[in-house]
Amino acid sequence: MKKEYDYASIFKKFAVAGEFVSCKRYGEGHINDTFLLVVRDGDRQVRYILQRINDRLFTDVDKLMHNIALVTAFCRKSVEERGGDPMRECLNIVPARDGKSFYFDGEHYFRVYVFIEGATTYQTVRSPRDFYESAVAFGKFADLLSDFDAGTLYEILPDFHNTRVRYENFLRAVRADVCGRKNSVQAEIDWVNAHADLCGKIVDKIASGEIPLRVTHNDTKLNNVMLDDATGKGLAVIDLDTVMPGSLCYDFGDSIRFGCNSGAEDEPDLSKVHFCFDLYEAYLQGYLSAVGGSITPAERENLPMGAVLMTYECGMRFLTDYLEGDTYFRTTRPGQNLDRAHTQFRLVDEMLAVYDKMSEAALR
Ligand code: ADP
Ligand code: GN1
Ligand code: MG
Repeated sequence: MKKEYDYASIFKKFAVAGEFVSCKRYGEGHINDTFLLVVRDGDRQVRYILQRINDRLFTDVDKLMHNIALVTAFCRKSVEERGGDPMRECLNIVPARDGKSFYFDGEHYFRVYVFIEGATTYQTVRSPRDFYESAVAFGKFADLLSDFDAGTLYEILPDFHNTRVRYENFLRAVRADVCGRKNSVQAEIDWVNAHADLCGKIVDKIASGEIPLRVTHNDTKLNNVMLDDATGKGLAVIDLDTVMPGSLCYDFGDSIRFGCNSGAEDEPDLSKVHFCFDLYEAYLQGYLSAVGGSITPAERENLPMGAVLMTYECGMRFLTDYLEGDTYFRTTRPGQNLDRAHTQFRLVDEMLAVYDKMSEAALR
């Protein structure tokens, strides 16, 4: 997806005032093509986020944007009620000139968001305090969505965190071996199979009703939350493509997966990759302080399993993508998805080694 687009004419399709200045690739998301769009409006320069939506994954962009429009409107209203600034504390869609929430040029789908100024998304945790603040932001987001009517949303990516289904997809990729990479990753395949009993740990509890399904974010990694540069506080939760029914344990767990890694998600040197228990504790405190009273005892008890499962599942997804020829997650170098899988497997091993301690902290 390295293709360049005719940004100057695409931006004219949106209700953006001013003249085109520049448009450059931006951020480190793995899914959409994200650009920083700069526009001159009088003597001011105004920044926007322009995204080419990944339509291989999001095959029904109308439904995707329907969900995002509802969630952002709900978020805006509740931020206003709390006396906050809805232009900075929520994602805001800039509509296309025809009134739609996206523009289709006959081949690709584009959308524009107001750029949230004076705030930063981080790729790694700089300090426990930052991580605590990101937990507060995601916890608040969960609390906010607890009043949201799940029935109004489409399940945009069915079985997104159904670990059993992810495992079946993985086994299918191993069998198909379309790139002939299977033999070189037999040890990794064996590791995934040896841990397959993890797959049912949460989905089965959701199926039995022991853990409730709620409207959740489903992609709560650190670079999907913005921290305010001035105050250091969690400001806005972004990347709402996957907001749909899910589990609180998954939202909690995905943050732990990404943020409690002492190295980068794609670190090739595994000696740099460790599970940071102190960061886990910081996140736990921040999340529990913000998520509100609706968290059930079963959810709380399963927060650590959410962390193990999200990490196991994500590692399996990276390995699946490696076997399938790196077609899902954006890669910038060969072997990157395999490196990503290795970091996740290392983290799972380390989490399982301190699982009792993780549980004890969650119930404290
Ligand atoms: P992806 O789905 O590919 O992860 P994101 O929606 O997360 O795409 O956007 C990628 C990156 O762009 C984010 O991590 C963040 O750094 C930046 N970004 C996205 N939306 C905004 C926004 N409204 N304001 C400022 N930065 C943003
Ligand atoms: C993707 O979009 P982004 O980069 O925030 C992926 C997540 C993975 C994550 C791994 C829609 O997240 O599920 O956990 O990469 N998003 C989608 O870093 O598949
Ligand atoms: Mg993202």
